[in-house]
Amino acid sequence: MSENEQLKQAIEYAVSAGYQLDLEAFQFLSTIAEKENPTNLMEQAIKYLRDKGEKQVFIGKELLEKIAKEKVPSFFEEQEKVALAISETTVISQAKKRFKPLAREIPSKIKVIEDPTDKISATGELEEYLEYFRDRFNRLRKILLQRMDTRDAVNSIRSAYSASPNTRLKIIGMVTEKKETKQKILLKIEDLDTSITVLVPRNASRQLMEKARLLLHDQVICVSAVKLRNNLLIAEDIIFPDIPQRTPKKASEPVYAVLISDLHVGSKTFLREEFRNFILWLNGKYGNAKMREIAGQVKYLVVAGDIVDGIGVYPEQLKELLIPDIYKQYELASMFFEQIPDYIEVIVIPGNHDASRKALPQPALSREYAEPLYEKRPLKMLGNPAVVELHGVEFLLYHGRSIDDVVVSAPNISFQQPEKAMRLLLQCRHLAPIYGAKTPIAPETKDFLVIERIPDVFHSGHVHVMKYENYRGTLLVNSGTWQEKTLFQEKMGLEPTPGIVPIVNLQTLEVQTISFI
Ligand code: D5M
Ligand code: FE
Ligand code: ZN
Repeated sequence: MSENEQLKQAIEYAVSAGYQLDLEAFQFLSTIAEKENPTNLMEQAIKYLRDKGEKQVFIGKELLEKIAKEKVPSFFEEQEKVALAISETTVISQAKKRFKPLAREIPSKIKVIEDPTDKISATGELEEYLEYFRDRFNRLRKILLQRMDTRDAVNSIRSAYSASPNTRLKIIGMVTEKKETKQKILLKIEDLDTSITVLVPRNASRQLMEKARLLLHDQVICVSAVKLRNNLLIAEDIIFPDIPQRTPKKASEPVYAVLISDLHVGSKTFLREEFRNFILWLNGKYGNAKMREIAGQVKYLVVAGDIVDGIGVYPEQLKELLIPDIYKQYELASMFFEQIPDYIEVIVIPGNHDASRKALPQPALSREYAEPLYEKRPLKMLGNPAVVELHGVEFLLYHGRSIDDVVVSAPNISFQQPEKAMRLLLQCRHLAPIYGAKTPIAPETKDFLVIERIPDVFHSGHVHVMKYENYRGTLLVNSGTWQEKTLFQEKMGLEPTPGIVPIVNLQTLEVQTISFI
């Protein structure tokens, strides 16, 4: 039965029992209809009146509200929380006096370098998958060939077939099989034409053995090997595309970028008080003098996805939702976002819980569902992944779904070490190297997930653990979460680190953190 039919039924029930509803009561019934069957509510209201011996024939909003409050407290909790977010508005606007943010005087410098939003075209035809894989392989091959130590790689696996036995050669291929048996590892690598078997022998160096053990499916590598008589290669080294040691670009002015992700607004476990304090801090209204000084230099706020908890993202999610309506989730999120000082540039990409398609690359948040966010305050909405330059510093923004797959595959990386997974992605020069695991990938003609450009800052989220490290000059940051541990994470043994915010000084790329917990 639709909500309208349910409403009609409730009213018919009241009328047949000899009661009438005023307009306010009717409006209340329709707002609560998605949470509670209005006929049930009406039955209880009438029972209440009869039990008390009341003679009234009008049923007003107050009575329905009273009954509903006992029946569906979560509806009221939601309303109260929205109200709390709004009342904060007044606090902020009244208290802006003494805070003189330096960042207000510095114009923002923002340049979008890559954004998949308007370039998405995949329909899911078989031919598209083939083309996608060709593009993935060719791009990664090209990146590999930029290294000094791979320049002498042979053109193709087929040309290795004709090399005479005992020749040393380097071959580029995608890892399609990996089998470990009795201390040796057998790999199958493929290019666009054919495949070959590579043996990492028992007597290989520990270093090589370890590298081979950590190889991910579908990763593109260069193998340095000796060819045996029967088209078998004995590996001597494995070369990842990787990134070279380099000096990152830095800003010439004293500005900071604050990195956050995984708010999960709408979930019962969204830490709204803590997030509100964070917003207050941005406004110079929270924390000690030092914290306020930092706040005054914040020019950019980057949000790496999972703004809301969404609906139907995982089984039985409803039980964990405070607001089971995605539009309303964005509405509440927008109440927080509109409190961010206007001189701060806010950059937003979607995550797997947001209103965007689920397969990577994801276009920017859907205007239809996330409308309140688009309306309240200017935000730079980009797709996932995206590359953007902030004050001359190049950021690779990626929500981080594939970190789950990397953690499951790589024996030496845990959920508590997202920075290690991010390092491995950079070494593979691909944001989702494993194909066909949990991360859905759309067969676009261009592989947007290849890490073509070396970022100065690589920002991800998703695993809800705040960690950062410097890898060969690139700053890797996983920005944690604003959601408390969920039941699922409890079962998985995942320990989130909510409410801790990494702040990047764009002049030095140094990170400091502030905890709002
Ligand atoms: O994911 C947050 C983290 O929790 C991420 O590491 C995946 C894990 N997670 C959460 N829910 C699930 C389910 N249902 N299956 C598998 N893994 C899960 P986020 O996308 O932010 O909820
Ligand atoms: Fe998340
Ligand atoms: Zn996520």
